[in-house]
Amino acid sequence: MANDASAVSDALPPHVSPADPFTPPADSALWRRDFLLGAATAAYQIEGAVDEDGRLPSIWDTFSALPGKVLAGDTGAVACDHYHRWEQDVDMLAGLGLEGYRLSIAWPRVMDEAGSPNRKGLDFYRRLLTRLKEKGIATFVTLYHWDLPQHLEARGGWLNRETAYRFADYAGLVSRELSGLVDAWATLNEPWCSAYLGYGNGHHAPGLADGRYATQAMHHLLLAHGLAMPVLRTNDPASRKGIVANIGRGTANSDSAADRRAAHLFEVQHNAWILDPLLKGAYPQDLWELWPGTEPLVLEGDMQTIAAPLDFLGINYYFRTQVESDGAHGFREVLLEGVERTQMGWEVFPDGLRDLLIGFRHTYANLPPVYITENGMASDDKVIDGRVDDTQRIAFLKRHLAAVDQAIKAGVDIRGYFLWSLMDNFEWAFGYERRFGIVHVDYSTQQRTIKRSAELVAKFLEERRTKETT
Ligand code: IFM
Repeated sequence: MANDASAVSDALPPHVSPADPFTPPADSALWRRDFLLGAATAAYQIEGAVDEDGRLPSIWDTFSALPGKVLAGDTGAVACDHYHRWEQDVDMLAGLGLEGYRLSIAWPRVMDEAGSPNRKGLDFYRRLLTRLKEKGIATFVTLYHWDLPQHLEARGGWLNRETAYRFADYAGLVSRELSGLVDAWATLNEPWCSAYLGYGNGHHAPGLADGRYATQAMHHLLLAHGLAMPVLRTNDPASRKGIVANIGRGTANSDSAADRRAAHLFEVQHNAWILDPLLKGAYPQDLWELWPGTEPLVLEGDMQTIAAPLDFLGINYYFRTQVESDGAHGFREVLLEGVERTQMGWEVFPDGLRDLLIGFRHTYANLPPVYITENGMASDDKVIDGRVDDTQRIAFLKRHLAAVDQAIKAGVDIRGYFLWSLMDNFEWAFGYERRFGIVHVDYSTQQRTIKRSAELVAKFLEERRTKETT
């Protein structure tokens, strides 16, 4: 039997116990009914239908069509076909008892080049959000999860300050149209990835590679966020507003001052680059030591705009990186051997999440309530006899949720956790090979299969609901 623990134990690495139940211990904060447990996705990764109903091309349509940019030449053209299967997908979410759903809106689907609304695109999101609300599922909507309209990229994309103002217009349109259907708006998802991977090393769309581009793109992204915040507040006063940042744990390879400095710089580059402007109103000076001569052009008033108060901060966490000094003013990665890794090659390191969260509480006096807006792992999951036994993911989730609980007990105000991802999807430069879902997707048939991890999460949520009513 596929789910028989003894049948799989030989195949497992020693740190993964098949007997490990997912259910958190009785004293875990996760039992609190007001701790939201949900799942997340993003438009380009699941929707498909890239040229339907007036959707315009995005930078990811362009980038993924270029040879060699995405593994196996995959694109988001069809993805999980969610645009056509959204009703079934919402039923699946509800069937699992998930309490929150984090999705993103595709800018090129809802606004034309002149800035006018695309009614068909807006109607899609209105129907989706209305159904989620009917099912009692909290709606967390991200406005920008990397799919910049291509026509804006043609005018310089995030290197052009004007894009920040266009983003505020887009935020205005969508929040006017969908006001009342959204519990929490996030302006941007992971500006680090948009700026660094998109403009700094070229691994993501639009594929440019220049350190000065990365810092200027980041500045315009953060400015876009800051300009959008008051617009969202005016149009949809009852909802919460925030931003989502991916964070990275960097640990020193030795106790030497140089290696400890390297680990510090790693975290400056991954975390403080974004969080300092948002929460302190200034870029970290150490960044310019790491990347000399890359200071962006900042106009008067920009930093105040960027540091507008947040109702929440979304945190996405996946792994840690061991680093050492590069002998100059930077760091380089040291690949640790004998540690548990995921299909992405990322190290499984739950303590990193706990330590970063506790660290932020001390660094930022004004740290707003936190949602873990993404956490999860990729594994090469297969459907066997109609079932998917994703044992490594079950242990991963359990351990990361325990880390969240520890951070809560240490005083961090964490309100919820979204699994990445609801279903397998288009994993950017890695295409469809890497499977992050708690639901398996067969891309040849679009068949969804609930993985064992999802069953256990559902079981826990059911237990939590029963407990409350008894
Ligand atoms: O799939 C991505 C997501 O779009 C953004 N955060 C990280 C995930 C896994 O790489």
